Amino acid sequence: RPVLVPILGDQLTRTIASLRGRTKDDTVILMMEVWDEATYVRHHKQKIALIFSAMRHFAAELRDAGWTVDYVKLTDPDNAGSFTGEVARAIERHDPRAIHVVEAGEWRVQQAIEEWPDKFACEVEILPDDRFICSLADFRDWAEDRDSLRMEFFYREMRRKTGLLMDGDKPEGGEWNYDSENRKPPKEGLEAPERPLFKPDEITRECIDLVEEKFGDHFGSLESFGWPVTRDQAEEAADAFFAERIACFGPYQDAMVHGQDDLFHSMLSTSLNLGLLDPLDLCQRAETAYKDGKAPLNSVEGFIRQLIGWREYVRGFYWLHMPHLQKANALNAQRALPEFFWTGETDMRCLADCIRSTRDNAHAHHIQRLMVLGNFCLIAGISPREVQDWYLVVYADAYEWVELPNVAAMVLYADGGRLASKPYAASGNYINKMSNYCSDCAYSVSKKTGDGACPFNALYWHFMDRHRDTLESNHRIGRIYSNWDRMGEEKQAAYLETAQDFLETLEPAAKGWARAD
Ligand code: FAD
Ligand code: DLZ
Ligand code: SF4
Repeated sequence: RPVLVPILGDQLTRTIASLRGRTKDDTVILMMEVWDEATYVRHHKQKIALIFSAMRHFAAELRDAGWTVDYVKLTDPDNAGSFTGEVARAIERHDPRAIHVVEAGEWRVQQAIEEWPDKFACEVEILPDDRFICSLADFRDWAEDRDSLRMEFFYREMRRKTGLLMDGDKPEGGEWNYDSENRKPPKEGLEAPERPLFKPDEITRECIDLVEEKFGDHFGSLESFGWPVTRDQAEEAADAFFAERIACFGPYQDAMVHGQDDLFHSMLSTSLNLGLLDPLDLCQRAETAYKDGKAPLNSVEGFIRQLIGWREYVRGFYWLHMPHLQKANALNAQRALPEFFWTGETDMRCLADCIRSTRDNAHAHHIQRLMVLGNFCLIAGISPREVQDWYLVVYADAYEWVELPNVAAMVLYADGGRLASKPYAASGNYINKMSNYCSDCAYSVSKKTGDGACPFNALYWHFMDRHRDTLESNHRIGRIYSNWDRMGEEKQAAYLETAQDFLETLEPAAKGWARAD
């Protein structure tokens, strides 16, 4: 009797723990396209096509390498529609002596897997996902007894653990973090080399057709689909990043340019999250680029911090705070998500451009997600549940373990400040400094109140004013209130009225965009 090894859609790694040490003649690998996963939120069309195509390519590679793969397609007439239902059917087909599965990335799926030992007659072994650098147990130990968790201290531990950019027990160059060198506004005409786009092959085209047929009314466009769907393609995308873009990654990390969607970002998150690339390997390659004099320390340190710092940290944070993180709403934000988040129809040029990129590419880069889209949701007081659903739907790299901490905790401060030391609230001034959006916007960024004033300006003060009780004591933001107080009542009233008038124009999104009714 074989061992059944279910491999989930984001576990496409040849060295995954459940396959390591197994022999090909007594293992059946099970891969399942299931309706529940494709619809628990109504994912962007590119996200579903990407996952199905990457799964099908991975199954083909495993078969070529001599493994037995039982692949259940979405259109299989007997498809049970869920992981648990499909594992039950596979047990009937293969009569396994045991099931070996790697823990799920998402809490929702892990809950289901944890029921398998009671549900199924054979032995079920659930293995830790050791594709991350910090195990969940180690993260818990680190987080224990700390009231507030700060990424920076966690990151230093990860530097010591991996030895990346270490000079003995000191950080390379003398500093742990070179972010102060990484805030360059875009200069006129800033252009980045284009990233490789991978033309859909026959397998991908089949997946695209399937998505059009079954999920044609989901958000997003499939036209520009060019994501890497295999490990080889993902490596090619990484090669291009290390050869052409990493040197400028740091300085322009926070820059935004209208119509230039990728700039110097790596665009590797979809491949990393599917398991096609290894985060430690990418960090080592970045370190080599620095040592070979091909990229400056601030760029390489910045890139490594995103991976061994933020990426690992938000995963640990997620598992520490689930399931209550899903419901957190420390600022009691209740407003509905505006319809323009789905249509892109707004005169705010910054938001329109970020939403366009999101719709066309299933991607927006970090500062667009944080300081344009996220900042707007924060200061406009949009309900965390609605914002979380939106981010989970629209990005091809979105899995709840990484999306939720970023949205609920980093962007919306819904966790009350466990993750971020202050809310990332900003007025139009910040967006103007870091982008070229404002010069051609219907609103005036320099106008603070009244008709035609940039909505971010008044919303910023509306936010600060309505949360004064919570934020005034925060040492990183509290002193801003002296500016507010100095303005005097008339100016304050003008800000609050402008914000209120704007908020009343927001049309709530129709139901059904994110989740089926
Ligand atoms: P780069 O800028 O090249 O960064 C390199 C890598 O670092 C990324 O590929 C990613 O793996 C990692 N990284 C960078 N920032 C973060 C972060 N804050 N958290 C975790 N990993 C990080 N990333 C996702 O992978 N999935 C998500 O669903 C997701 N949702 C986000 C929601 C919000 C509100 C915000 C502010 C950020 C979110 N991020 C998410 C993080 C980040 O925006 C994306 O990882 C990044 O834009 C992916 O593009 P890239 O590969 O070019 O990243
Ligand atoms: C996101 C997704 C989608 C759309 N479809 C599938 C699928 O049909 N089969 C599958 O194995 N995985 C899919 N995924 C990714 C899973 O949701 C992901 O593996 C879980 O989030 C893991 O917790
Ligand atoms: Fe965005 Fe305001 Fe600038 Fe317009 S003026 S692009 S709304 S920040």
